[in-house]
Amino acid sequence: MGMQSKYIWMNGELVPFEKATIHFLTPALHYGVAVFEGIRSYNTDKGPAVFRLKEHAQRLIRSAEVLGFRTLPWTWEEVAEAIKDTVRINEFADCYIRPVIYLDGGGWNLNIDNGKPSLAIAVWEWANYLGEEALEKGVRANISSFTRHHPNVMMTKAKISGNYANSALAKTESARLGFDEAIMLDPQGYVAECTGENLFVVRDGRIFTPPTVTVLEGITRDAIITIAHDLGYEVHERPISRDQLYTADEVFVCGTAAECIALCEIDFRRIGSGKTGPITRSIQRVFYQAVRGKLPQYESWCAYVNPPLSSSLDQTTSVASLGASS
Ligand code: PPE
Repeated sequence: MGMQSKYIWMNGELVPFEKATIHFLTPALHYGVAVFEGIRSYNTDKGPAVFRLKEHAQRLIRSAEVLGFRTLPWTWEEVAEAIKDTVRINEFADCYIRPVIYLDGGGWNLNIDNGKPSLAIAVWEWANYLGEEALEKGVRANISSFTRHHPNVMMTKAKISGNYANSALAKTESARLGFDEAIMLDPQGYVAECTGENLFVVRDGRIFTPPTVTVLEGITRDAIITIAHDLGYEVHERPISRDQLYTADEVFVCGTAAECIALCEIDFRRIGSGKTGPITRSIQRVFYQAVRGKLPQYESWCAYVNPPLSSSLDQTTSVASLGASS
């Protein structure tokens, strides 16, 4: 995966890619005291559109507050504008967007109040997070030997960088065992989420997903629940056990990076037909059109990066008419 881009936004400046570096003595690197977002921008008929920009920008700010930052120099609206600027200037058709608020300039002794927050935003091309054939064939998963965080140990509603050491342990183990993704159980032993995705189970035509107490309140999860309802499916949030995964008709996962992908095998047990199932397929079809602004009922989820054509036409008209009257 190439991560090269033209510019990275750093504390209000667009810095050329090679120059976007930070000092070794940045506490965020030592203690994981940073928060991040994962967002996608998709090419649409009206140019690049950031999917659910408002929700992502708001979650970034909330994550920073959960981590303990008390005064932040940016509002979510300013973060959203900075994200659009970064997408626009880098000119990718589709890209993944990674804003990070990190503890900088002091902050040693493990006290966040001794440092200050910095914000940086990078974009890069990140297709096929779970592999090239994932959308067609689904992927293979294992139940991790590592437990997901207890919500009083790490704050699972916040995308705190340090939380992701837990995901890295699980994902690396999973890959070394020959799987594509790991499913993590919560401290009580119920299904929580994958290392970077929320999880859904389909059984007898109904859809189930774990409640949000121990997992990230995924923005894709929210979009999938809306789409599933609109397609006429019942969606229930309730605890799910490991063997309820084994006996499901379909299991699928979703997240910004992974998008919406079926799990065709879990712990060497085939799930349903062993291929992407019909309900997963119907949700995928709508989801992948919605993110590209092709469905009017979900267009409010798309934040277009370029000004609308009509407003630039208005400007041209007014400039022209000014010229004519002078
Ligand atoms: N759970 C976890 C633990 C998680 O990291 C993500 C996103 C989700 C659920 C889905 O959330 P949402 O993107 O709002 O639908 N994981 C991000 C990071 C992945 C990475 O490898 O880095 C992502 O998908 O951007």
